[in-house]
Amino acid sequence: MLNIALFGPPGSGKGTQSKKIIEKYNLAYISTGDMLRAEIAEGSDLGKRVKSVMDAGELVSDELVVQILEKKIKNLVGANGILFDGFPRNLVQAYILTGLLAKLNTELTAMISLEVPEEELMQRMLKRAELEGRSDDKPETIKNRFRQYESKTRPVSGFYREMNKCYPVNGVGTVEEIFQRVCGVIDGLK
Ligand code: B4P
Repeated sequence: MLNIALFGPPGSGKGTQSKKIIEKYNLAYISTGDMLRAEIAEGSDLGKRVKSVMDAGELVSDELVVQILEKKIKNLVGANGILFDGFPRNLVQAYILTGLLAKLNTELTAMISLEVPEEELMQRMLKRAELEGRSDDKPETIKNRFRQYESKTRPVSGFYREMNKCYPVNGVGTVEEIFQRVCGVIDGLK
């Protein structure tokens, strides 16, 4: 299986690039952000709790993310591979991912890290706020998401770097230019 984790700070284009990658390489797709937003859209008690955490720019609890993820991953036996978008987001989740993939008799092939400077990220998300009105795209919330990223998420790249599985990619440019860089990495893995 070709199992890839797409990694990067908030607004780095993980969701944007994921759509193109899964189509080209025929991968199953797991976006924890989309799964959490779907839970909110259902309006359940769980969804309400998730919304308050996301609106504050914090990370949702590992327990909850894993609960949602496990349901989905069970159905992926026999897939060509899996693209993880926005997961793992801390070291605990990185260990959990190792365990989940081991249950499928597989492992993570590569972590691709989109590298984008903070000023550009802020601009992209403020633009998205205008276009889509996502409730976690307010300036104060975005700043907290950056803080969470630096303290909890960035260490995940070191974890995979030590395993020689971390591939940084310049995430500045047109969507197509970045996609070509990502494809260059994936094609080099085969
Ligand atoms: P996510 O849904 O993962 O979203 P994101 O990090 O904000 O954005 P992404 O990198 O996907 O950017 P996008 O392509 O949309 O997370 C949201 C929240 O969910 C988190 O804050 C957290 O609370 C929670 N969460 C998710 N997973 C979790 C987990 N595992 N554990 C705990 N909590 C979790 O791009 C951003 C914008 O830039 C878009 O408007 C896009 O059009 C634009 N853009 C993309 N590429 C561009 C380019 N090349 N040039 C210019 N603009 C570009």
